[in-house]
Amino acid sequence: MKASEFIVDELMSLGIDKIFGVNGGLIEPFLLEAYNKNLEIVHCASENQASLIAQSYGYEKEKFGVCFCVSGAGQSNLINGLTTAYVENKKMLVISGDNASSKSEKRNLQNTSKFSGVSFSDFINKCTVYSKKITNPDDLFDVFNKAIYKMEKHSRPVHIEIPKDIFEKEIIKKTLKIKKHTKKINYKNLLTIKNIIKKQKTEFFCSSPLRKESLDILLNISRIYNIPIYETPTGKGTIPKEFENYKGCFGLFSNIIYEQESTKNKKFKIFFGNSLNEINTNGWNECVFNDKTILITEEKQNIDPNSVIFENILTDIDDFLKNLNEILKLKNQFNSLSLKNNKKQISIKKHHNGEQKINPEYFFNFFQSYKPEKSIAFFDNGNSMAWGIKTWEDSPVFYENMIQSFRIGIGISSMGWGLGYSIGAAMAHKDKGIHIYCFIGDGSILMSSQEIAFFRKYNLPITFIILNDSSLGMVYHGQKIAIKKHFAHDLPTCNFKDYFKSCGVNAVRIKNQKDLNKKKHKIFEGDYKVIDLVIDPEIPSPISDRVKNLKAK
Ligand SMILES: Cc1ncc(C[n+]2csc(CCOP(=O)(O)OP(=O)(O)O)c2C)c(N)n1
Ligand SMILES: [Mg+2]
Repeated sequence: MKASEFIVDELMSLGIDKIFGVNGGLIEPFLLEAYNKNLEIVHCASENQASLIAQSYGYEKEKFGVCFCVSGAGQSNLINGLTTAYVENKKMLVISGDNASSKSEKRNLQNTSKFSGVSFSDFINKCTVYSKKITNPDDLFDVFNKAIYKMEKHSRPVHIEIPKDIFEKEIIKKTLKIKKHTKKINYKNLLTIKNIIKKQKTEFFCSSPLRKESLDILLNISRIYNIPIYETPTGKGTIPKEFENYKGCFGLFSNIIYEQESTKNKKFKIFFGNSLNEINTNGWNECVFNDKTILITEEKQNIDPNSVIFENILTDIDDFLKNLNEILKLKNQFNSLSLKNNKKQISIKKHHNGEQKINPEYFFNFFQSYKPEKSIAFFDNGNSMAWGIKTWEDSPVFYENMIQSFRIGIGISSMGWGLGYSIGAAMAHKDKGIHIYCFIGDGSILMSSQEIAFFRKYNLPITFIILNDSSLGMVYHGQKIAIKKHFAHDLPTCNFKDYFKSCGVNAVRIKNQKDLNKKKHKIFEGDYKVIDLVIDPEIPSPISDRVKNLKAK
């Protein structure tokens, strides 16, 4: 069989149904094979967004993302998405097509040879856990096998580069055997946690999404032992708000002032999931980050060996909770779906009814009280994320296994992250009655908007809400707090309604309260794909703690 056929067959047998990227002569033999075999090619406007969409799609489907590109230009465009996948522990296979073997040392277009003066393999090596160029078609089987193995093991991206001619070469098919990975349970750790729980001297912090089964176990333990449970910003949208021991979201930008009592009570703080980073600990605030803190995490990179905390436990969280449930001898299985879904009454601050621009805090509260039950909201980097953490109060959305209705991307905190991730999620959950919202700044849209126009043909259940303040608002407000001078923050005043309409995307511009009241129904019926929300740029965003941390020497 041909090398390209082998790759397409293997991807399909691993459950991959879509591949994302930008076409070009060097990758075309691979795409032709995909096309012939009905592996859906989702061709995107840019490799960067393609890779973000791919990794998000793969994650939501509980598989892995597949992204394709040409060498040189395509690869260099991909670096932001590749580093995001690396830092965010997202699985992604990148296949790049290179110049034909006989021309690989020549001054080609999309040149990656020594004449380019750039070592592409070096920089791709740095942001993948495995990257290999195929020079002999007979190596393809082993390289593919190893790439998938490493990707699964580290939950990070891998890359295979294939010269154009090699896609067409005959190879001998072997059966792929991908090893499974299991993280061992350490019983000493389990006993420690069991004893702490039994003495009720603890509080739980959920800092990552959980599976339904694990959430049920955690809530059951919390209920039986009366253990308070918090979310942190990276785990927000995981705990049902109706749960009696739910205490709120603690972390940077959040509105929870961790009770003074808790600081003094010397309880253990058990974090499940993401690292004890700036955002999850509100700048390493010692009320949660101290020698009574325990981190239970799946990723080695989340562990900081120099930290003051009591214990780091590297394990599979699902297995750990299952075992914990057993040694605590808890039988009655709790079902989080049985919690009454009382839509929380959100207090909406008064807003003037006139012509003034909209107050973002008002808008976030207003939006939540009207939006449909089942939705997942992405908050891009910038003030959207800060407002989201402060104001968003949503219960988990149950779909497949993972549960989280609130998403932020703090990996490399790139502007435009939410755009690709929300498209990937919307594609993955297209027919499940879940609506996806993406809150994003005008600066971030100006960086990445082309993709929205590209994806209009898929008619996805997604709405982009652009916080349009004609400014890099987070920068502006940071400057306002920290140095009282302003520079390099202003953006051109854009009418995104006109812009997106010219691309065939249904958009609306909301300039004030009157507009909002008038268009409300169509907004929540999902008629508009883009809402150009003109906000008051002077309303301070809740970023003062972050600014304090930025000042640290
Ligand atoms: C790619 C990238 N460049 C720069 C930054 C630094 N940065 C963080 S927030 C921000 C402002 C974002 O502006 P906008 O998208 O308009 O959102 P706003 O804060 O105005 O709501 C900048 C420049 C970043 N996070 N990512
Ligand atoms: Mg802005």
